[in-house]
Amino acid sequence: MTTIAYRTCPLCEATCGLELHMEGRDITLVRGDKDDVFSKGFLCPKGTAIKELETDPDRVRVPQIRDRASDTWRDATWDEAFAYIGDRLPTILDTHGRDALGIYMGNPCAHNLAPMIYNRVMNQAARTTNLYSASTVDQMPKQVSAGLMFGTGLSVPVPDIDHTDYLLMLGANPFASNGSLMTAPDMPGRLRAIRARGGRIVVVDPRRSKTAEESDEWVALRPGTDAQFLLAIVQTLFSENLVSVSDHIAEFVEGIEIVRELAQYFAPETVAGVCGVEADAIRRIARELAAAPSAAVYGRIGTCVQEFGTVASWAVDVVNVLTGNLDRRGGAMFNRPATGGGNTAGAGGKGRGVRFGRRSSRVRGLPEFFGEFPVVVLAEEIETPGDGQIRAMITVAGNPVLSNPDSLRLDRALASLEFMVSVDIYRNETTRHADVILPVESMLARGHYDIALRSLAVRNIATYSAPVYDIEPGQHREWETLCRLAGILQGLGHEYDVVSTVDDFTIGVLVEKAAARAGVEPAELLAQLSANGRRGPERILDLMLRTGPYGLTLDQLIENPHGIDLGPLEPRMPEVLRTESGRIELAPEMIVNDVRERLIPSLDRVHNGLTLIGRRDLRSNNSWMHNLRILVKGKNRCTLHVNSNDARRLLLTDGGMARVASKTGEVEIVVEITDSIREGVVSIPHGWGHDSNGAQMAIAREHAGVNVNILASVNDFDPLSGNAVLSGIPVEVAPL
Ligand SMILES: Nc1nc2c(c(=O)[nH]1)N[C@H]1C(S)=C(S)[C@@H](COP(=O)(O)OP(=O)(O)OC[C@H]3O[C@@H](n4cnc5c(=O)[nH]c(N)nc54)[C@H](O)[C@@H]3O)O[C@H]1N2
Ligand SMILES: Nc1nc2c(c(=O)[nH]1)N[C@H]1C(S)=C(S)[C@@H](COP(=O)(O)OP(=O)(O)OC[C@H]3O[C@@H](n4cnc5c(=O)[nH]c(N)nc54)[C@H](O)[C@@H]3O)O[C@H]1N2
Ligand code: SF4
Ligand SMILES: [Mo]
Repeated sequence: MTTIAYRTCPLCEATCGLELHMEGRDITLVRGDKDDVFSKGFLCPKGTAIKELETDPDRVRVPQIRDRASDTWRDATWDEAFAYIGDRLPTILDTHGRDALGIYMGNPCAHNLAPMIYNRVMNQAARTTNLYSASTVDQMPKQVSAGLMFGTGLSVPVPDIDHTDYLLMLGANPFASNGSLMTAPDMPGRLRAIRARGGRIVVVDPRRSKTAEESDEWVALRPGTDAQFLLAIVQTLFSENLVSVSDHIAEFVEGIEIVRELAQYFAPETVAGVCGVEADAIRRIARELAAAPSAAVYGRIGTCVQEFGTVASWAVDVVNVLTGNLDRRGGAMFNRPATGGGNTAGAGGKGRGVRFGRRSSRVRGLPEFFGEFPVVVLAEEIETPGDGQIRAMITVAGNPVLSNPDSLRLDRALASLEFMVSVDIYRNETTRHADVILPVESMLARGHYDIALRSLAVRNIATYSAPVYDIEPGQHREWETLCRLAGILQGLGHEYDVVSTVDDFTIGVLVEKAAARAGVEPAELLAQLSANGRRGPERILDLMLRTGPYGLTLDQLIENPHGIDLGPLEPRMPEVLRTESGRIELAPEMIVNDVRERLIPSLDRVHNGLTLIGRRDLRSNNSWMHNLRILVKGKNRCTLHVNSNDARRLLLTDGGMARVASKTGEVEIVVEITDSIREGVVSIPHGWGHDSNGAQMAIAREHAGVNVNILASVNDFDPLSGNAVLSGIPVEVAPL
């Protein structure tokens, strides 16, 4: 008998509703849920691939223990695996101190309720300062700039794309990625709707991406020069008297005069040569932004994984403020998430702001950002002897060997660890170094709510997916695994019963705080949450919903499997602010100094050699979905894109092989000649390079590709956020 289940797709930030047809535990069909209040039936090929992902024979289903001497793996029971960890990990920490443990949290953690809630619990139990995540190969610059300007690391304005008349998009390709730091299903449909209603889209990208093709204008900027380009727009706005901050925020904006003074250095004629964009085009775009009834500037990964990531991310919102588009319909707005927290909790309008660098990394002295160190220091922290050296690692849903810079070095560093645990669904390039791999339950056996992504959505939406079935005997829920690791790190032992100890303690602390804020009895609140024996992530989610701005309950969400629409984005200024001053800090000191010390001097140099950038493909998901035949079949997608003029000059042939060398490393890759990339720029997608010994991903191995991050250096990072530079890497290319 076929039953139907509704789930939010956990694979990318778009949060599409899926309709799953089930025969018992088997998925027979995946469709878009046309009743989903947000996605209305949209889905992409990755969503359909969930069926294959669930049954992939290469997935790790039971705990694996590696015998180091023979480098072979064997199945273990859960008790055995935790006993082994409980035996090894505390000994290492007792001998060498808490910082001897490093923890790396990967991207899927942001799409999964269990790590969203319990990673922090585990990290606190670990009492190590060596915390790392994919954030510093991704959006950390935006979190830093938004934190400094608006007060929290999640105070990120999102473009109100459903209402905007003009979208200026830099370093993003939502036709492939389906959007990032801008959650909305059916990006293609929403973007096309802007043009259909007479609006305009301008895409700034060294590549003529699919998104650029579907826009009104492609600006073929030179990589890594978005900050200069945006400041030239700012300069034009000032010099042509086009600055018009909206009335409702004007009284809260601090630092306009400083921005005006900085912008003087960035006249369009001055930056044109650096950016490779005509001065007239920059001026025209500035005028268009100012004249549009509403407009939003949006920057994504291309603007972050570069030398001036934080300044570029800041400049995006500076233009939004100066054109009167921050916090207005059709502009860049703040979401109000149903789970509260961050910029919805507390009194509002003022807060503690953000502080960085409360600690420095041991070897190179780089500051922490939001409690974590940049991944560019991870390898050296493992390699360099002395007090505080990392000797053991836990990875949760991460594949840093493919996703972090100078991968070969990191690969060697991980191999040198005394002990490593990976909570993961595959034995891949990273987890093959583990001593123990702890798999997770089926995706359908867990509840799902996108705590992070819903707070970056272009509408206020709340959707919970209840488990479709219970875990199978022999499976272990991911949240329970994280609690059990926390228990071991806390010294509570490795037995299963630490799960409830850790979970009860966690909810106790949260309830205490929430009850104090709401002026209710903690015991009463706890009793409501724990009705029906609810525990784990669901109990905590229920607390967040009840104390969130709409006062929802988890039961309400369960009754509405297609989601609850809480309406379009609404202006939230000044209540959304959490800066110490209670103002929009348009000219934070850190950023102003960086503009003066690095960005202005950068105007004197133009890199004339080739530079390497990345790209994404609709059928890939970072490094981990290449083992699904349905997604990798067809043409090779891990190729070097080269402009035809460059190809002629370099004697490269289409389909031939090239050697690409940077100061850090070199790779050999198939050439694809295309005029969809500007001259002087070449592109390789990340997440490939599946030829490591010891990995268990047979299909990925057949389509191995090369690991572009062999070419990225740990010495190139944005100093304001610690974020790695993964785009705009100087390279030399020669035929092989
Ligand atoms: N050159 C270059 N490098 C890049 C980028 C780029 O644009 N260019 N992009 C960067 C970005 S934006 C990101 S986010 C990072 C990603 O970097 P990472 O997060 O380090 O890598 P992923 O490829 O996302 O690996 C995800 C891992 O999670 C596992 N996994 C999947 N589902 C689950 C689950 O439910 N539970 C658990 N426990 N594990 C699971 C997978 O098997 C895989 O091992 O890469 C970055 N690296
Ligand atoms: N299909 C698919 N979807 C994904 C992912 C995936 O791997 N596959 N990953 C997910 C993740 S983790 C993230 S963070 C998001 C990212 O989502 P997006 O930011 O939309 O990422 P990309 O599709 O890589 O688009 C980045 C664009 O920036 C351009 N670019 C590179 N360097 C520069 C530069 O210096 N300046 C400018 N202006 N442009 C530049 C590239 O040519 C590319 O077209 O996607 C998410 N969605
Ligand atoms: S766009 Fe993203 S959320 Fe939607 S089906 Fe594809 S992978 Fe899933
Ligand atoms: Mo990402």
